[in-house]
Amino acid sequence: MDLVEKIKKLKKERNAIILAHNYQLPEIQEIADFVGDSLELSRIAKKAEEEVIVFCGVHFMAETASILAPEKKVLLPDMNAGCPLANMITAEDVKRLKEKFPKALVVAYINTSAEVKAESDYCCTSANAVDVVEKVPSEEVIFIPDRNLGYYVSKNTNKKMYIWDGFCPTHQRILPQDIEKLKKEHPNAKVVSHPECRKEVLELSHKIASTSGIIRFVKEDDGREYIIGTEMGILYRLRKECPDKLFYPASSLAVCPNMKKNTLEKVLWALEDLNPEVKVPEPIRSKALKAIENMLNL
Ligand code: CIZ
Repeated sequence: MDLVEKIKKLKKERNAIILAHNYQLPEIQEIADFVGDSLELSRIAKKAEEEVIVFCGVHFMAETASILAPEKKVLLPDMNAGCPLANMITAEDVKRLKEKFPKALVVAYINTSAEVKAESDYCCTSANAVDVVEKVPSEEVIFIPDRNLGYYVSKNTNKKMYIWDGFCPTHQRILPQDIEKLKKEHPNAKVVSHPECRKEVLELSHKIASTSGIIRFVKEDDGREYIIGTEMGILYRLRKECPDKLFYPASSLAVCPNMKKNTLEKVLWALEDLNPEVKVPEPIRSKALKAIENMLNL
């Protein structure tokens, strides 16, 4: 039996569902029951009837699923699949920020650890960050941890923002020169970028959106060619779902090594051993859940 068949068989026996982030390897996206962004997948995890969730993404994403669905067993095929951006801020840092800016509410991007979410007032995603900052009931906002998403939000709100200086090393590797070069080579292509990109890249973009927002935009847009400013994994889904359109990655360096740590072998082993498991302990889970619910209630 080949690896894929073994995974499918064991998935049934274990009563498991496989969820894959838009940046996962093509073969992982192919075996997944659902492919999407972290919040979409966490919501599916919560609603799913299966008892076991194999979350093919990075650590904070599996944590988010565990926060929303504590009764389920959430497996992360490679426990070392971390997120450098999420690791750029700690709960202690957030406590210090709150002391320094007592009038501000804390808005934490979903790319944060459960401990950091637990110290925050609201969560946000790249899809709703502007909306969340606009709607939180304070004129001052501590925005963590991504400076580029923070910059993008600050351009779309009049609120006073204190922005943490974190960044995604993968998106940081996409340079404005890459975009300029591709625009010359493909003058009809639209530049579609993720808000974790440098501000100079965002300023050259026709559309700025989350991963699922990028997919939606491209599907609905009447153009044919796109320069894609985000992690390369998304190109697999774009090419599969829009076979008559052309996609050019903004940079061949935009590959997240952590996202690629999940492999078919590791998915199989996770199902065999029901391990490695990600479980968020109380009271951190309940506090982090509050920040996520505050976002959903806005
Ligand atoms: O929430 C996610 O999945 C992330 C980190 C990015 C996105 O835009 O989908």
